[in-house]
Amino acid sequence: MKKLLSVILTLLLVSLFTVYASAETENVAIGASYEVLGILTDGEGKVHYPDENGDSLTNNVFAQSASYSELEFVGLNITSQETSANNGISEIRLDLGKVYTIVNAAVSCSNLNSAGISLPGVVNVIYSVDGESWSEPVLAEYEVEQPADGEVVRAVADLYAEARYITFQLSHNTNWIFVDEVQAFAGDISNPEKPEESNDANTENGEQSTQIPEASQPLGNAPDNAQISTDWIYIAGVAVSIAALIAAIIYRTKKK
Ligand SMILES: [Ca+2]
Repeated sequence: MKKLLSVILTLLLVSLFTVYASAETENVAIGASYEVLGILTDGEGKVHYPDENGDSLTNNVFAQSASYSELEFVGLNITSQETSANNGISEIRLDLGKVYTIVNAAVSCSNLNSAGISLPGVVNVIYSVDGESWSEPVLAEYEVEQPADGEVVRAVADLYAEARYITFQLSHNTNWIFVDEVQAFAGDISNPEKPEESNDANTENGEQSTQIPEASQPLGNAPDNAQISTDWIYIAGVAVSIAALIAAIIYRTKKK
């Protein structure tokens, strides 16, 4: 009987680990290459708020504050040549290096209106497997509904799709947008909480909304992971395992 119980316990532990592992997501954008449209170079050739080492946006390091003096931030300006030529939309074009199953993608921005730095009015995300055929835009939602001045806030887009290339399209509320990180979380997309309509980008009739989209969930500043809508799987796994364990103990007690 002891052998049977130990086998049951082992199986429970293995199944529990498997369930939890499948619920995890991993930021596969860390160290990925990217292009930025919107860095401002003035008439004298000076680059304002540059991407010093060309890796600030995927180095998995977040700014310590919303201040423009933070080196982690890359400044995007609506008057830059690239953004002007792109209908006022600044872009971050991420190349993950290979195709992943992406659950969601996020961009982290400074909200410092007192210094003329605003969150993007709209964050749309488009993605592609081959870099040629692209998805419809998916609207990202801010994690904080009404962020305070001085907060760093993420906008997250649920993708649930295969992608190697992910482009963040940022419309400007004011001249400056400051970004410190972009993320792309790979994982299991069999999650039943997948929304039926996730591409409700509010760009109908070519009009860009200046409203901050309704927040999905207020999680605070720049978290280092985004296990969004996946913890329930783990909870269900724990509940099933505990029930099975109790059943095994009852069975053993009755046999005695
Ligand atoms: Ca960074």
